[in-house]
Amino acid sequence: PKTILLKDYQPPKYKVADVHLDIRIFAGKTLVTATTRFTKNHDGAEPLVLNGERLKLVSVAINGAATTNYTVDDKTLTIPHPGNEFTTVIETEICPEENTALEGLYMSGGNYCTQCEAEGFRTITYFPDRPDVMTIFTTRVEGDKKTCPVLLSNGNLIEDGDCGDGRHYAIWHDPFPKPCYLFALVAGDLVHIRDSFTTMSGRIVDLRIYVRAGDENQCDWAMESLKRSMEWDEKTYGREYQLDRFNIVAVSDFNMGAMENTSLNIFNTALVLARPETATDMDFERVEGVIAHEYFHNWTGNRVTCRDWFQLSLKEGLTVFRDQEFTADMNSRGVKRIDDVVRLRNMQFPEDAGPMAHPIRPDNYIEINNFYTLTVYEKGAEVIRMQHTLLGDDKYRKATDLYFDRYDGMAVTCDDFLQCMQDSSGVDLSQFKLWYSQAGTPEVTAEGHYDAAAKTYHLTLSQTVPPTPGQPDKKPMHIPVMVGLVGPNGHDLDVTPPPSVIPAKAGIHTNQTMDSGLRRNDEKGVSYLLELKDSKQTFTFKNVAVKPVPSILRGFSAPVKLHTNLSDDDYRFLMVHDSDGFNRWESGQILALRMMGRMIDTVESGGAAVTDPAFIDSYGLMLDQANASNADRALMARALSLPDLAIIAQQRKIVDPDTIFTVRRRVLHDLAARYRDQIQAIYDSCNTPTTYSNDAESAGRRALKNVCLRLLMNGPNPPVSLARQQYESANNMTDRVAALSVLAETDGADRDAVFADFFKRFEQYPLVIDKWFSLQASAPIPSTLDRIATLKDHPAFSLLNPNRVRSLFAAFAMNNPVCFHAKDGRGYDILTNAIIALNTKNPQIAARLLGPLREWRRYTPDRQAKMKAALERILAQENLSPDVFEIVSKTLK
Ligand code: BAL
Ligand code: ZN
Repeated sequence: PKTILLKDYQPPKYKVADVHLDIRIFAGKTLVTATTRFTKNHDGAEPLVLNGERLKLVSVAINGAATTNYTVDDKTLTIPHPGNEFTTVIETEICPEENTALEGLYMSGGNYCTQCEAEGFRTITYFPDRPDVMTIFTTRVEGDKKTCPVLLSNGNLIEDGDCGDGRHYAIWHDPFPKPCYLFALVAGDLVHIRDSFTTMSGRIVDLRIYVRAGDENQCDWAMESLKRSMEWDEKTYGREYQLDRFNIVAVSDFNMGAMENTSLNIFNTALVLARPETATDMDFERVEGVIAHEYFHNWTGNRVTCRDWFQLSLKEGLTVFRDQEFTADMNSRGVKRIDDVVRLRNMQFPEDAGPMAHPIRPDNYIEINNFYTLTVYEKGAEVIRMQHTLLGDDKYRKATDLYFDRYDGMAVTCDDFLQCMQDSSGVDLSQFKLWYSQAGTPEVTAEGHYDAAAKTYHLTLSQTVPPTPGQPDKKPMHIPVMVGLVGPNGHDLDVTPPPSVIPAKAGIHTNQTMDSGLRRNDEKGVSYLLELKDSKQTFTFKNVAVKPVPSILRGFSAPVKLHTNLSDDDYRFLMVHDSDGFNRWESGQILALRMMGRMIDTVESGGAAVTDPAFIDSYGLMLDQANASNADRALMARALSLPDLAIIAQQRKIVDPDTIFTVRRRVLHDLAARYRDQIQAIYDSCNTPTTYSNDAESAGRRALKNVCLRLLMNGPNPPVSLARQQYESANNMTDRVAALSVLAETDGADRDAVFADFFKRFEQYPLVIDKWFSLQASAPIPSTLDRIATLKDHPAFSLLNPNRVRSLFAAFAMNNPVCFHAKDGRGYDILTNAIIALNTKNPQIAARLLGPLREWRRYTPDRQAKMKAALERILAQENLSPDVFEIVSKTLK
C-alpha cells in the first residue's frame, strides 16, 4: 500500500460548482446518478481524476453526450482534459446490502445509512473525494414507500412526492458548501421525536431524532442535550445554527461513535439512547458530550473544514476541547478535568510512547482511518486548551471569531488556525507550533529551592521530548506551567512573581484554565502562569516570606509527564491543602503510584509487598473528607480510587501485569481491611433509598457508593450478599451494573444467577447486552478465558456489529490485562483470531483491535515473544487490508 505524505499536498486540479445526486434504492441494488459541474483549477490541461472504489460503472456523459473516452481502474476514473467548465453525468450501481465494512452506503437493522468520513463517498459514486473540494449538494433519494418511508439527506427538504409503483422520493438541498465526507443519506423505516430551538436571531429550527420503533422513549436526554449544546455554542462562541432542520439518526451498526454530517448527524445508538433503567450515569454524560461534539462540528469542521486529512486535528482537537468545556459547564468542571486527564494518560500517553506515535498533525499515513486517534483528538484538545490558557478567555474568543470570519466556507490548515490566534491576540505562538509537528509526551522536571535569607524561591523547570518513530531529535516546546506556592498554613502565598508573569487569581482571569474548577469557596488561590520555552529555565519569585511547597502544573495545564523532587510528605500536605482541586487529587494519585511502584520492585526482587502504613493513614483522611456532609461526592469517588492498572504499567520499564494486579489488589485489600466500618458507613450514607434522580448530586452519590462497594468487595470477607442485594433492588442501571461488575469478579452461584437474570431482563436492549458481554470479558478471573470462547459463539454475538465486537474483544484486551496477558498466550490467540476474522469484513474495526498488541516490546520476555508471534501471524495473512497492514507493520518495525 502507498504512503501519503503531507509534503506532497497539491491543490485540486478541478473544483466542483455543484452536484446533483439521484439515488434510487431498490432491494439488492442502488443506482446512483451524479451530475457534477466542474471548473478547472490549474493552468494546464490535466485529466480529471475521480476517486471511486467498489463501484459498478454504468455510464459516463460529458456536457450531455455519452462518452467512452475515459479509463477506469479499481480506485479511479480518469477523463482526459474535459475543458475549463463542463458537466459530467456518471451512473453507477452499488450494493449496500453486501457492505459489511460499514463505510459508504450500507444497511443497519434493515435501514440504509451512510458513513463517508474519511473516504467512504468514493464507494457511492465517482467524485473528487478530498476535503478541499467543497460544493453545494442537492440530493434526490428515491425508495420503496413501505420499507423506506423515511428519506433523509443533508440540508433543507425542498420537495417530496410519489413516483408511482409504491415508490416515493424526497429532494434535499444543502445551501452551504461542504466536502463529500459530510454527505449523508438515510432511508428506512424509522420513528422520530421532535422538538424545536429558536436561535439567537430568531430562526426556528425543527429538531428531530430518528430511531427504530420502540426506542423513541429513550431519546429525551439526547434531545435536551442537543438544545443545551445549541444554546451553549451561541453563548460561548457566538455560533448560530443556520438551517431549518437538524436531524439525528441512531443506527446500531456504526464503526465510530457518531458522525457530524451537515444537518443529518448519524449516531451509534450507544450515544443517543439513554434512560436510567438501561443507561449508567457515565452513559448519560457520554451521550450529552457526543451530541454536543457532533453539533459543535457544524462550525468547527463543517462550515470551516480541513484542507487535507493531515489537518484532522484542526476540527477534532478543537471540537473535543469545545465538548469538554461544554460538559464542564453542564456538570462539575473539576471532575470533568480529572476524568479527561485520566483518559489521556490511560490511552493517549501509551500511543505517544509506542510504535504508532505521531504528532497531532501527522505527516504521513497509509490509511487515514487509522489516524482517528487519541493523539489527534485528545492531545489535539489539550493543544487547543493550552492556546486558551496562553491567551485567556477574551483573547481566545476574539481569535475564534476571527477564525470563523476569515474562513467560513473554506478548507484550511492547522497553521491557519494558529495564525488567527496570533493575529488577533498578539501572543507569539511561533514556538508553540511544535505541538503540531513533534510527537511524544514531553517530560518536565521541576526542582525548587528556597533562599530564606533573600526570601526568594527559585523554581527550575527543564524539559525533554522523547524520541519517537521518525523523530529522533526534538526541539524544546512552549509549555504553559501553572504554578502556586503553598505556605505552611495551607494558603497560597501572594508573592512577587518573575518578570512578565501575571498572577492568575481565582475567578479573576478565567474560570476555565487558571482555575481547574475545584477551588474551595473559602480559599483564595493564587496561581502563576510560567511559560517554559527553553530546555531549562529558572523562575525566581521574590518576597516569599516562608518556605513554600510548590503546586506545579495546576489544572494539568499541559499534556506532559511531570517529575518533581517533592517528598511524600509534601504530597500529603498538598493532598489536603492545595487550593487547586486537580492537584489535590493528583497528589493522592502520586502517593499511591510511588508506593505501588516500591511494592512492585519488592515483589520483583523476590520480597513480599506491604502497604505503607503512612499511605493507609492518609487514605483515612480522605475517607473522613468523603464522609463529611458537604463532601463533593463525585470528586471523592475519584480521590478514593487508586490509579488504573494501565497507569501503573506506564511507570514500569518492563511490564508484568500479574505483579501489578496483585500489588494493586493488596493495597485495596489492606485499605478495606483497615477501614471497613468507615467505608460501609459512607456506602450507607450514599445509599439513602430515594427515588431516582439524574442530577449531579445524586450521580455523585452513586459514584461514591459504588467505589465503596468495590473497596468492600476487595477486602476480607467480601459482602457478596450486599452486592447481590444492590443488584436486585437497583432502580437504575448505574447501581445495577456496579453490583454486577463486582459480582463478575467472583466465582459462584450468585454470579451465575445475576448474569442469567441480567440477560433475561434486558434481552430486548442490545446496548445493555453489550454491557453483559463486556463485564464478563473484563473480569480478571481465570475462568474468563474459557468464558470468552463460549461467549463468541453465543447466539447474541455477531462479528458484524461493531458494538458487540467492542463489548467482547476490546473489553477483554483493553480492560483485562491479567487475562489478556495470560502466560500461556491464550489471550493473544483470542484477539488475533478476531482480528483475522474481521480483516476482510470490517477493516476499520480489525485495525482498532490491534491497539492492545501495540506495546509488545514493554512486556516480560515470554510475553513479548508471544505478542510478536501474534503480530507476525496477522501480517502473514493474505488479503490484508491497508488498515491492518499499516498498524501491524509499523508495530513490528
Ligand atoms: N468526524 C468523525 C466523528 C467525530 O469525530 O465526530
Ligand atoms: Zn469529531
